[in-house]
Amino acid sequence: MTRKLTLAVAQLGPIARAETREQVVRRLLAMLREAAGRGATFVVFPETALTTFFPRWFFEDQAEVDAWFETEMPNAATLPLFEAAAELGVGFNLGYAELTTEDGPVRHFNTSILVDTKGRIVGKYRKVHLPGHAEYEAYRPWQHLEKRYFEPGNLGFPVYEMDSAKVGMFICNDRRWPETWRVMGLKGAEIICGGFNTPTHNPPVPQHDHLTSYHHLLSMQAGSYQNGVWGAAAAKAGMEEGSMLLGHSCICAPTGEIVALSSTLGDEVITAACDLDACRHIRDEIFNFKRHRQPRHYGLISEVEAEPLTVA
Ligand code: CDT
Repeated sequence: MTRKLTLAVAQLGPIARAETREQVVRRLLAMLREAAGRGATFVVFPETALTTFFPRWFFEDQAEVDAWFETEMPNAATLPLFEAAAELGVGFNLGYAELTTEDGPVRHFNTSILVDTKGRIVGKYRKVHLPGHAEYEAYRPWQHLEKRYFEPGNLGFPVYEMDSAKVGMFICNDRRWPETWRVMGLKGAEIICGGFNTPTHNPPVPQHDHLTSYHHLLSMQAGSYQNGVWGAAAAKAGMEEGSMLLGHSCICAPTGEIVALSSTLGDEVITAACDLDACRHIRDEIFNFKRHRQPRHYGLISEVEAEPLTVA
């Protein structure tokens, strides 16, 4: 008896700075409906999917920063997505900038949620690995100020049971870190998914620009294989406000094979029929954590400030 699920990744083309949440949600809705029409029951949307990728600009006025954030979810602009999820029986993963006062002071996170096939929020993740910088850097053609506008996530890497699949989330830069995948792999995840905004030019290391897609796919394929999970990544792609963003949204099998790959830089839905039990072929054998892991040798990985290694 197999557990099959049609998984969709809904890539967004560029979002203009002036585009409203309502306009973007209409694009997301069209893709949710297209995915449902292809039999999908779960759709992965990009990181900060409701607005343009605003950390490319330096803002000094906090009110201007806060305008990019959502203070509640769902809200008036996003409610139609939740209603459509329930109507169509399609869950989704959505990234957005979150402003919260739940613990008292105002806090800002780069967040994603899991919404089930009944349109209910069943999980939340806040981005742990924030790339970029915190101060204006004049040499860059655009900024990458995630370290200025967000604080690192405080929820760890949770895995949720959703519509009988075990689902965990990453957000963009997280997908490059093996620890992201392994923590969720250890928790039994079967799908690890998330969105990304990856500029194809990285000003501090321009000599790697031609490897942007390679490094993205390498991370997705390795993470999926080494943890025996289905990996799914949704791009915000194309020329957005002068910054070219990588496409190549993908779905990877637990074997590490790419089973679906986007071929445009616009709004595009890709799908794959995923057998959740295929995770076991990897997890019962080559990466059987119980039988083969040797955690007593891995301590350095979780030390707070690992020193540069010296050769013994
Ligand atoms: N959004 C995001 O995390 N983007 C980063 C860009 C890294 S270069 C500053 C990424 O890892 O794709």
